[in-house]
Amino acid sequence: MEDIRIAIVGAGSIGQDHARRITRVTSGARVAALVDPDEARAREVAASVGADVAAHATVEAMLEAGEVDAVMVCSPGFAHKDTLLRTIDAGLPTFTEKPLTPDSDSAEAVLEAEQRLDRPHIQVGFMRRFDAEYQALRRLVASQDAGHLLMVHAAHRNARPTNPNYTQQNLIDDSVVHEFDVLSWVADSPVASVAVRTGRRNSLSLPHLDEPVLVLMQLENGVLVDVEMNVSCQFGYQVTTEAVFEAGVARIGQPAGLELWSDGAHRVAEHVYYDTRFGPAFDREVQCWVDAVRDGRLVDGPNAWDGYRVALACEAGVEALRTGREVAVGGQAKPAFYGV
Ligand code: ISE
Repeated sequence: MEDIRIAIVGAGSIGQDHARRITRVTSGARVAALVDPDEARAREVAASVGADVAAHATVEAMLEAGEVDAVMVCSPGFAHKDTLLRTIDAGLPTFTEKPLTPDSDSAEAVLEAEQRLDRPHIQVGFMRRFDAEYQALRRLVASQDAGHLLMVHAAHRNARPTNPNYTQQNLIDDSVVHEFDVLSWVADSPVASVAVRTGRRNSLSLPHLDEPVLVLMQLENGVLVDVEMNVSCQFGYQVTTEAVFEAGVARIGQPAGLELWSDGAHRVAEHVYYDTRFGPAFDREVQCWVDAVRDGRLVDGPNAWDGYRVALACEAGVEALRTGREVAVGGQAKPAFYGV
């Protein structure tokens, strides 16, 4: 079977990273087109990937050229809805970076359109589900080997905000967005409510940010999850999770690798950015999606329904951040189209 031809929409850093991954790391697919409203950038990135890679300024032009089998959406979140509605219309399997869309109304529009197809076509890039340690924790929860899961203590620490335009709301909808997805997947239960507390401010944070914050979520099965969301920890990129069971405690995300005893100190290397901490997870995520497109399953990982649930949790989280109140997560009942 020939490699499937992929169009990457959005030639920014994550688009370029996925282009590199498709070209050099994963197998079964090749980048056939790059789309970016900045056509010069699209051309430049396309040329860096390969001489035969097309460049387009719009999704419509790319679809019209008819040269692709699947699409990866790597543009900013606000542009996702329009692109997804077009790829759904064209019946193309589509991987979209997180978020599915920035709000639940636009996510509902995507769900409604997707349900006109014969089966789900959209996979959402919550890469943590492909991290070996989160997968092991999910298996432990499901096995009940340590009894039922009771509580989760998580910390999500970035050395600095990932971009200078990072806002207070982004603490929830750009960062805790990952915990909303992966921890409810680990615990196999959707987020039911969210509360956020702000305490002593880190003076090293950007002037417009008031953080770290503590996010408390309750899952529908009763499990309580607390997340320290901290985007100015200075020392590195650290995502840790401690899960408390009826008869045991499990930890993932601890620093691993080379340990050095020297000069009266003991050192273990820590990640500095998400691209190394979750590098293998990104690779697995994209390989699983490519395999699913090739064998007709189309999706192997979080789907548009999961993206919608996370959009609802983010909305509740942003309201909780603004009001200081605990906010319930609402939303539609799950359509049969998305499975049980
Ligand atoms: C960024 O957008 C990500 O997705 C990273 O995984 C997360 O750690 C960071 O806080 C976000 O800004």
